[in-house]
Amino acid sequence: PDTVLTLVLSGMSCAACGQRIEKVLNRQPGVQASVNMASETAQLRFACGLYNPEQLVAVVQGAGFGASVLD
Ligand code: 9UX
Repeated sequence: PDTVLTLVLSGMSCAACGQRIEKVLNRQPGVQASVNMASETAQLRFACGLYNPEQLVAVVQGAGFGASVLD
């Protein structure tokens, strides 16, 4: 089964920022990601156990944005 993970984002100033985050997340093999600008969140779906959530947080941070796992 799949895991659904929500990341809380920060540092998005325009819609293109959201598109950039979506692109870097979707570049990770097996990840389907969608950014919601209004809620400043990203919803990710991937196979259970394929990633540690912190790895995907690091991907967003590496692109220059803030991210944390929604509890
Ligand atoms: Mo627009 Mo977002 O220049 O970094 S893409 S603010």
